[in-house]
Amino acid sequence: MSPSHAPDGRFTNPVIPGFHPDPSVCRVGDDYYLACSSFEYFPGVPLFHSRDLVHWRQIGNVLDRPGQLRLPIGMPSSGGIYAPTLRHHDGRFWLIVTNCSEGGGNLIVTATDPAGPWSDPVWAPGVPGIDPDLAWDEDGTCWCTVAGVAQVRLDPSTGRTYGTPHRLWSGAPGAKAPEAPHLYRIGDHWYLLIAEGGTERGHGVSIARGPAPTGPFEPCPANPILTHRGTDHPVQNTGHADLVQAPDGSWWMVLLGVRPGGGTPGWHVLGRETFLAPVTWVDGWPVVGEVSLEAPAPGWPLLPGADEEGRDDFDAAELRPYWISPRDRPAEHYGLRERPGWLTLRARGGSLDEPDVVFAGRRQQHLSCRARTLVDAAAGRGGLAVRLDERHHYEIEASATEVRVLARVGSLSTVVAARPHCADPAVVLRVEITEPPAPHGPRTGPDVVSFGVEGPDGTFTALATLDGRYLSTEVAGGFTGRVIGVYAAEGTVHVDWFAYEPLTP
Ligand code: 6LW
Repeated sequence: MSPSHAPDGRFTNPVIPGFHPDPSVCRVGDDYYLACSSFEYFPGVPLFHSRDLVHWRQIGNVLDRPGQLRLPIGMPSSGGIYAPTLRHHDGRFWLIVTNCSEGGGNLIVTATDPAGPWSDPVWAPGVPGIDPDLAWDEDGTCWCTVAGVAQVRLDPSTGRTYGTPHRLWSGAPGAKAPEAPHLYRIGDHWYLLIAEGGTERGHGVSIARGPAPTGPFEPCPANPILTHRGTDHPVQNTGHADLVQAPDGSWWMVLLGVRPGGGTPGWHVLGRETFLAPVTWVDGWPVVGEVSLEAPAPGWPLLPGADEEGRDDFDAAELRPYWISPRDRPAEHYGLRERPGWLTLRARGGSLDEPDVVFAGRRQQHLSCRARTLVDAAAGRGGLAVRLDERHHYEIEASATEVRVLARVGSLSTVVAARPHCADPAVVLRVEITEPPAPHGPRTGPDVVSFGVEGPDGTFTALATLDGRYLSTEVAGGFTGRVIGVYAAEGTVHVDWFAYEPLTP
């Protein structure tokens, strides 16, 4: 389900739609690899592969075993895994990332095959902050640079740091949140790329250069080299970038951005997504081309989109890499064996209001889409949910006796609709997310979310239609985006299949 089919000579952004923030990219030969943040979800750090920078396919998750990713019981959303840096050095892939939750810190994992397995983590307690970057200088010394912006010498194979962290450069005077540093040797200079202004509408990208990885750094006179702050551009919050050079010598930037919808102030519901922009060099400084929803394609043939299947029949031995769950996914709560061809969800005492709910979902990647699932809740209660976090979610759920639609917004929870269950306890639940009906005004929301059931002949009966703004980052806060999936709130719920279908690009 690649987003990037556009007329010849152009590609569509975002190149990785949906909640895929803080992209970090590297190239090895003709292959590009990209990693993103994952926060409270397990498995963590989705990893993508591309041959053309435009079409990306998820090949795994870097932190896919409990030994690599431990998130505390009851941890609220938007804790956990923040902002990785992915690099290839000395024949190996290196990934450094912060686990922001209690008992966490900065960790380093390595792999020879980026599809995995990745190593157990090496912890680096001396790294003084979040958003860690790894860069090696000519003599093999490794520098770790973090938000702030500060730097320390690091042995990435042991996690040991040497010397006292020193300040490098903090972007524009007075600008908030200098973060997301990445350090590169390009030509005669060392370049320090950072984000500043915060990850909201003020976000931007700035750069400085110096003679050595340790500086001193001179800011680019054209800073910020990228920002959409104060514009009416459809892509907002542009920042947190990484640079990569293609085999033909051209340069590219991956970055995060959002697509706010509706009237004022604009609500983004898919989280922060990964965009691609061309980069040229003028007087030794990078100049970022337009970050547009449709942009001129790179000068090489684009490969056909690796269409991902939108439907899962749960026939495989393991869940596909796009399935994510809050905190962890133990086999006793997420079973693929007890009823072959079905995903069996066993509740652990919590509804969707709990951070540790038994929920398996995929990111909503399209502004309009439909998700359908066949659930058998004869021995429990559960169904199909659109989850922003544990305090912001809408769902349609079945039990042995009833189908109902529920909404939780902040501290308000309500049953929106209910109807008795008809004979068969296995029922097809459906959610459809579409543009709000016209006319649009300053108070129009970003989308509408309709829930209902399908009859045996496929006819759809809507039970409730809700304003989507309450499942947006502007309402809920935090760093994530919508995830659509199946859950068990009580007892055991069996899921025969789950189908996700885009209704717009
Ligand atoms: C991340 C920071 C940021 O640590 O958001 O947009 C934070 N940039 O660099 C969480 O993703």
